[in-house]
Amino acid sequence: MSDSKKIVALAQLDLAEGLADGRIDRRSFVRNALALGLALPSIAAVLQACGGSEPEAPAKPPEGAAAVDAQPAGPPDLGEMEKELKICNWSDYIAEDTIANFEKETGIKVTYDTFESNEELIGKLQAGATGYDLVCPSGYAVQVLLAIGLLEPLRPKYLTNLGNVAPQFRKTAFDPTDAHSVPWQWGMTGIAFRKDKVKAVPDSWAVFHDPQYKGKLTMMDDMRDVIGAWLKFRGKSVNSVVPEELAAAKADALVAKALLQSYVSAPVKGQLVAGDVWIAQLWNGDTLQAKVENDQIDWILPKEGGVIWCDSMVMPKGAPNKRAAHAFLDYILRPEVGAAISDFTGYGSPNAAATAKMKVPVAYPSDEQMKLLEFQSDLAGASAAWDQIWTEIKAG
Ligand code: SPD
Repeated sequence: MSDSKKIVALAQLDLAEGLADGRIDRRSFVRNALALGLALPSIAAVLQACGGSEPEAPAKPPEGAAAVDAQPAGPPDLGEMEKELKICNWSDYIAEDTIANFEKETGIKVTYDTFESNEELIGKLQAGATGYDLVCPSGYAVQVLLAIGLLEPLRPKYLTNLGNVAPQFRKTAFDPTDAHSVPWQWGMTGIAFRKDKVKAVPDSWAVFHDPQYKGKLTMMDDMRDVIGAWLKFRGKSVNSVVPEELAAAKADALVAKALLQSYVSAPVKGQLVAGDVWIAQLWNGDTLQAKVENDQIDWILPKEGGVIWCDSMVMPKGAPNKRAAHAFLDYILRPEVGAAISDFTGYGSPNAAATAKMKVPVAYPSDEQMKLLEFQSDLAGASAAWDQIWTEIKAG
């Protein structure tokens, strides 16, 4: 069997297991199975084996937009304002007083948890019963959550400040009708480094192959970012599903792994500040947060390119405090609140009115810079193959 056939077979197997253990609903199973080229009789057989009868009609082709359109609109009126709100966001991703100010103004008590990667968040939501009213996935993870039916539609009538969002962050590829998400922050994944420790300013992902920095290097604990970086290194897409390209990325990742201190995401900031780590794969805004504590820290986008992303607030299926969730979204869409968040995080604001109020606005990349950057998208049927490669890299 060729490598590509093996990957498809693996993905089909993961889909079938997902259906059997409840991770994947029947509609998503059918959509993804069709995308993987599985014939209808085989799909019907798997559905039957998992307790179903026949495939639901695949009403739409497997694009993100179709999945959005398939979502029910939900009741327009959300009733009384609740007294509680439960949010799960990336760490270090909100101004220190945003939650306290919101609680003081509204009387709503907020529980605020954090996560460190999209895969961790998706896993939490798939496990069920989180009680979260708002979570903040990156664009591709919004697509994943939509495809597996884990998001509630938003009610625009409660979002009076939505007009503040800049045009390029509305009707995005991951939420083409703006039905499910409110953009939070945008940023880029590149390389943070200590100017006073390195021999020369790094300009390539190749720096993670340089033996002189053995033990002083880290990459993020994030499958999409690590494999994506090595794909970029070879001039490929961060969303590649081509077996030969993924095999090359795995080989490059394993060469780097022998030199890495660890895979670590946001917590590497402290190690950069202390000088235990000299070169780290990291996001631009978190790097700026570290630079506040040590001005020897800087950030570059490698010459081969990197990832640009926009994280957005979405409402998980069954969110218990929907009205309060909308109140929070409308609150953060205020220009001064949005500006305070981005001034703290060091990331760009997707809110044009907020950007105008920032102390040091982060400019959106020029067309020239955009040629080096790429948005991640849902890997759909190939996600099992990526998971497998990541497991092998971590174990290798
Ligand atoms: N400290 C907050 C960092 C948010 C990063 N989110 C985007 C990750 C894209 N892979």
